[in-house]
Amino acid sequence: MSENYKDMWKNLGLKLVPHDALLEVLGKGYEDIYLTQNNRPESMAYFNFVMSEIHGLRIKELLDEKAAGRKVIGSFCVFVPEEIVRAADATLVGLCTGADFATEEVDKLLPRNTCSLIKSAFGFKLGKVCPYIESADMIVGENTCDGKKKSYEILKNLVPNLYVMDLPQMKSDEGKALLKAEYLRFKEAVEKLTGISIDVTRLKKGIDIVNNKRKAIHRLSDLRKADPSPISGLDALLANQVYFYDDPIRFTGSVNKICDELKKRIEKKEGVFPKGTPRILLSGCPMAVPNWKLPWIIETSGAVIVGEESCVGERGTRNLTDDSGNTVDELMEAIINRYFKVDCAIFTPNPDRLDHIVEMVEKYQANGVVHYGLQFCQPYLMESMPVEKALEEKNIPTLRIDTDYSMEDVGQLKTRVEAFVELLK
Ligand code: BJ8
Repeated sequence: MSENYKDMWKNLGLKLVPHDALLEVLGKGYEDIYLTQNNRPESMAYFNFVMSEIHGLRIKELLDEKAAGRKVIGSFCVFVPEEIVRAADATLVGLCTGADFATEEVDKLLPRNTCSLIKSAFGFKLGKVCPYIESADMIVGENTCDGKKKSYEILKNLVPNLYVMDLPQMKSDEGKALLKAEYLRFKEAVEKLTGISIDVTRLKKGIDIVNNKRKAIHRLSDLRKADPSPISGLDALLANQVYFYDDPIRFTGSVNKICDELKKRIEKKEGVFPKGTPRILLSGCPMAVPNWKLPWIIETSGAVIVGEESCVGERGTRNLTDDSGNTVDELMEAIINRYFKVDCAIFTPNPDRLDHIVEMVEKYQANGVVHYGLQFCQPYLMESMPVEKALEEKNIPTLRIDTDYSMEDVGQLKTRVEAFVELLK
């Protein structure tokens, strides 16, 4: 990344020395994991560019938008409705949560048995190395798991602009009423932040932009049904990760371009791995940039990942928002209906997620499931037990992995994954 951004980062209050070190590690990791892949689609070059500029050009674009009077809203969860943000000409960005940083400082604020994702969010803030959180005019924290909701009480002391969104824990009428009340309150907060009153035209436009982004990802997922798969799981994951950072309209165009190329590859029976390579569905906690450890282990152990049952994946992107309403109330209702279907493990009970995993195994013709739980993540680790049982009953081989962001267990994980892949052959 070029020297030109140094002043920008300094003005944002980033600490340049650790930030440089972070970018170096990120760049090296990307090179080792992504650029060493064989038979990559040519149009993935766009994502190479995005990754090389993820703290550079993209941040400059956000700052230019801010200079033009637009607002930036940061989020940690797929429950923050992007449609409402776009309707107010604001931009929603995911905040950095995919790597360990400033761990000693984090340990002074959070218990050791906190999941890596939450610790990472704090590490990037405390270490002053996330330009997204420093650019945000509003940071939305959501009451999902206990770890997140309690940590926001602490985060509130570290940032001036935290907005906490309450979320239901049950898929009941009362739960839906809570989601509705919270989305209406969020709409008001966004209107106040931006000074824009969200009308039908604006909301329809917001829905359209976000639906188009989802449609492009659906198209990409659909192409992964082919054997041989025309794209690696690592590259598809990258598209799902960049979904949270990139300009949505440009992202939609770029993913559709990749899909055009993948379609041609399928016609020519070209794949990243040979036909008959064991196919794996990855299920569990979200994987934010640069959390590529487990997919990298899987795809260097003789298997290909064909789908992600994850918030950075199909749990987050499936289901479009119905745009047929003619009033703000009707469109808001459609937004609430769409998000109420998200089957995060914080819901109890959560049978829809089990059904979705089985549905995905069938849809993408997966030979087995790797369930990924972050250490200390009660919701997903607890749920991995019934997931495994339900899959076993259907004779679908399952491997439960629980890990963190460190690289210490790579050797051990590789041995387990290789044994699992052998079983699938
Ligand atoms: S909708 S999955 S993005 S909450 S890994 S912090 S659950 S202890 S991330 Fe999530 Fe929204 Fe749900 Fe999706 Fe807690 Fe678990 Fe940590 Fe987690």
